[in-house]
Amino acid sequence: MREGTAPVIHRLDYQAPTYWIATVDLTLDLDPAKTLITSKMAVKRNATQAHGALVLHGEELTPLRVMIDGEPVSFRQDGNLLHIDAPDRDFELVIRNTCCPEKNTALSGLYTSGGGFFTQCEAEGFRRITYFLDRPDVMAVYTVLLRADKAKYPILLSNGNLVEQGDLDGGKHFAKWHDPFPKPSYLFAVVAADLVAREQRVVTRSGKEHLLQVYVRRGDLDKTEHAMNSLIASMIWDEARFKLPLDLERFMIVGVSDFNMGAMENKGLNIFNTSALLCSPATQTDADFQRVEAIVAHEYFHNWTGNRVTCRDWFQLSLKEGLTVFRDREFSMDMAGSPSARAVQRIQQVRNLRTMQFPEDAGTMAHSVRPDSYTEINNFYTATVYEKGAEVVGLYQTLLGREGFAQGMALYFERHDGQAVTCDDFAQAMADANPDSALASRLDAFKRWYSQPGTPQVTARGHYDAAAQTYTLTLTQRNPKAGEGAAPQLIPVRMGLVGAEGHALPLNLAGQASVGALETVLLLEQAEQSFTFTEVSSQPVPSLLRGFSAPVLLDDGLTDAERLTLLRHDADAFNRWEASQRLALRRLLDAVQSGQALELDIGFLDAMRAVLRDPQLDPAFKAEALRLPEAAYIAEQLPVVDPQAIHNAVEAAWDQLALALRDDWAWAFEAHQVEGGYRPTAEDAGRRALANLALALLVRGSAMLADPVWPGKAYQQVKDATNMTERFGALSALVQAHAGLADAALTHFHEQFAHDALVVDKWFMLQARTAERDGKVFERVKKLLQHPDFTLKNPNRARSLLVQFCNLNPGAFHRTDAGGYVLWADQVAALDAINPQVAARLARAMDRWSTLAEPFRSAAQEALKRLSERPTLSNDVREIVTKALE
Ligand code: 0A1
Ligand code: ZN
Repeated sequence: MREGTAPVIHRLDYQAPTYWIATVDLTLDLDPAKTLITSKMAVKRNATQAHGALVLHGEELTPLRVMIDGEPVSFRQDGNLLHIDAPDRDFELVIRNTCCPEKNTALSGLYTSGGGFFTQCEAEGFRRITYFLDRPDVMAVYTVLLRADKAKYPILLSNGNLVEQGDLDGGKHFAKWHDPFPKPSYLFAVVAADLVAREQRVVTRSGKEHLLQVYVRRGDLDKTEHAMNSLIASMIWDEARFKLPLDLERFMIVGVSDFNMGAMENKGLNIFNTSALLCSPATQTDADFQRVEAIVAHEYFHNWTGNRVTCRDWFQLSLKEGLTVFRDREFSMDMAGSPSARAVQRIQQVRNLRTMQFPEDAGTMAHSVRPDSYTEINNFYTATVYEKGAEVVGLYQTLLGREGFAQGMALYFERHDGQAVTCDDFAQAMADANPDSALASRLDAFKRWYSQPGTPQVTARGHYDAAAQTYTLTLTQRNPKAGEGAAPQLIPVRMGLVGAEGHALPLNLAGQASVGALETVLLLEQAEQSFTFTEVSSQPVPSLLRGFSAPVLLDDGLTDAERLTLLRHDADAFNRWEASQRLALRRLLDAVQSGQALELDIGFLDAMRAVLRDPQLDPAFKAEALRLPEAAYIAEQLPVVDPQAIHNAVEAAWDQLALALRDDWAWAFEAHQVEGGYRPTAEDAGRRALANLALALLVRGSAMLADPVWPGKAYQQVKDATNMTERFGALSALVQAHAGLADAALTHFHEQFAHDALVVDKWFMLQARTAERDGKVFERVKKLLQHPDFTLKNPNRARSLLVQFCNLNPGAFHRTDAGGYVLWADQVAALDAINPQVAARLARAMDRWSTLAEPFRSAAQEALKRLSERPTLSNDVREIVTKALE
C-alpha cells in the first residue's frame, strides 16, 4: 500500500528520458515466496537530454546489487525510485533483485493465481518485477530465461519465439524466449503454470505459417474453440481490411482466473481473464460469446495499434485504445453480417456509451480523450479513453470515408512503425493522407475532440416554408463541461429527410455536390449554423445523427407524431431504435419530473406492439427497441436526480408493458424459440434475446396477476434448458420479477454450477443487479457478502457482487437510510487493502453524487468524506475520492 499524497503528473511536462535501454536480458528464478530477477541492460545515453543520474522505477522490490560494466556501484532508494550515479556514456547495467509473487494481491507485476505465475505490466507493473525505466517510450529488445520447478510449472512462456528449453538439476527446467521486436516494458509478459493448449497452424495470405495457441487450465480445453475461431477470424479480417498481417511465428493466448481487466495485449502472449476467453453453450450466454469474440479481436488488433506503434506517454492512451476499440467494433459489425445485425451492434455500442461514458463525462472524473493530468494512470482506463476515443476515431472515418480512412492508417504505419507516438501524430497522418478532405482543412477544430472534456449538446430546429418549398435546419452546439474558452467542435451530422408518407426525400442543399441524394453529412462547426434544403414538396421529419454519427446529446425538438413517423419509416435502423427510446424517455422523464405515477398511453403501447409484431423487423432489433432506456441515461437528462423516482417510473413502465402486451409477449415467446443445436450466430442470438425479453415480461405480468403458468414454465426452463442463454434468461425472469419460484430456481442453479466460477459469478451478478423491491435486494446483497463463495480477492467475484450493486443498480444502492453508502465505504476500504485497482472502480459508484436530490446527496457526501479520511488509502482510491469531493 502506498501512502501519502502522490504527485499529479501533467501532460505538458513530458520530457524524453536521459537514457534509453536498447536490450534487456532477464533471468527469472521463479518461486512464489521469493523470485530472483537478474536484469542485464544495454543502456544508451540520449544525447538530446542533459546528463543526470539514472533514476529507475521500482516498487515492492528488494534490491540485491547493481553493477555497471561489471563493477558494483552504489545506489540510493527514494520511495519507488532507485538513483544510480551513471556515467555520461553508453554502458551495461546489471541489477539483481527479488519480489514476492504470492503476496501480490494487487495483481500488477508478477503474481500467483491457481498455483501458477502470471504477469500484468500495463500500465506500470513492470517496475514491480524489476527496476527499469518503466515508461512506454523506452522500447527494448527482450531475451528472457525462465527457471522453475518442472512438475508444478510445466509450461514456461514469455514474449516472442522460444529459442531453447531443457531440464535442470533438482527437478527444475528452463525455457529461453526472444522477442525480436523492440517493445515498451508494459508489453512484457511471463506465464509459468500447469496448462494445456488448443493449437492450430495457419497459413496467412502472404504464405507465412503461424502457430496459434490458447492455453488454459486442464479441463477447460473444450471451452477454447470459440476463442480460437475468433482469433483466426480476426487475423483474416485485419489482413483484408487494413492489410495488417501477423508478424510473429507464434501467437499465444493464456487464460487466468485472477485478472484486473478483460485481457492484455502483451506482444505475442496475450493474457486473458477467463471471463473474456472461455466459452461453451452450456455455461456462457450469447452475450458472452459476442464479448469473447470482440475481446480476442481487440487484443489481436493491438499487435499493430498499440504494439508496433505504441504510445509516447500514458496521456496518449486513447491513441491505442480508442483506435483498437474502433477496429474491434468494425470487426464485430462485419462478423454480424446483415445491415440489421450491424445496426443492432451499433445500438448496443451507443447504449453502452450513454450509460457509462456520458455520466463519466459529466461527473467528477470527467476528462478529455487525451487527459491533461493524472495521479494514478490505472484510473484512466476509462469509458472516455476507450469508448469515446473509439467514437472519435469513427469521426475520421465519417469525414474521410472508408477508403480515405484506410489510406490514413497506411500512412500512419509507414511513418511510425516501431515508434512511440502521440494522438497528434495519428491525426496528422489521417489529414496528410487526405489533403483535400474536410478533415485536413479543419484539423485544429477537429482535434478539440481530444482536448475538450464533456458531451457536446446539440439542438436542432427545423422550419418549413411551404410557399418557398424550403426546409431550414438550424443546429447549435454548446459544451458547458469544456469550460471557459471552449471552442465549437467539428460535429458530423449524418441525416436525411422523411416525407409525411414515410418515404425518403431527395436532398438539395445549397453548395453541396450530391444533389438529390437521400442522405448527407452536415458539418456543424460553429456555435450555430443553418442549412437550407430546397425543392422540399411537403413538411419533412428530419432524421438526424443517423448511426449516431457523433457522440453528442441531441435535442431534436420533435413531436411524438414525428417520432412515430421515424419509428415506422426511417431508412436508418439506428434512428428507428432511437425514436423508440425517445418516445419512452419522454414519458419516463415526465413522470419523474412531475412526481406523478407513470401512465403509459395507448399511443405508445400501440407503437411498441407494432414493433413487436412487425414482420419486417429482425428479432434482435425488436429486443433493443422494446427495452427501456437505462436509469443512468435517464439520470443524465435531469439537473437533480432522485434515483428512487427514476426507479419507480422504470418499474411502472415495465409493469404496464408486461400487462398491456401480454398476449403479444406470449406470441413472441412461442414464435422465437430456436430449434436445433446451439449456434452463437447473430440470427439465433436475436431470437433468443427476444424470447428472453418476452419471458421476463410474461413472468412479471404473472407475478402481478398471481398466475402460476409462466413462472412455472420459466422454472422448468431453468432446469431443462440446453444452453446458458435460455437457462439464465429464465432465471433472470424469475428473479427480476421477484416471483415466488425465484429462490428455488437460484438454489437449483447454484447447486448445478457450484464448480464453475464463471457461472457462480453470474449467479452473484444477477442478485446484485435485480431491481429493488421493499429493500429485499439490499438485504440479499448484505447476506451474499457472507456467502462461502464470496471473496474480495478474486476481481471477477468482487465485481460481480459489489460493482454490479453499487455502480450499476442505482434503485437499490441509493437508499434514504444511506445503507448502500455505508456498505460501499466499508467494501471500498476492505478491497483497497487487497487490490487498489478494483477498489478504485468500486469507488466510482459516487461519481455523480453532487447531482443527487436530498437526502441522498448529503449522505453520499458524508460517506465520501469518511472514506477520504482513512489514513491508508491507495493512490488509486485516493484520487477518485479526492476528485469527487473537489
Ligand atoms: N490494454 C488492455 C487493458 C488493460 C489495461 C490495464 C491492465 O492492468 C492495469 C490490464 C489490461 C486492453 O485494452 O485490452
Ligand atoms: Zn485495448
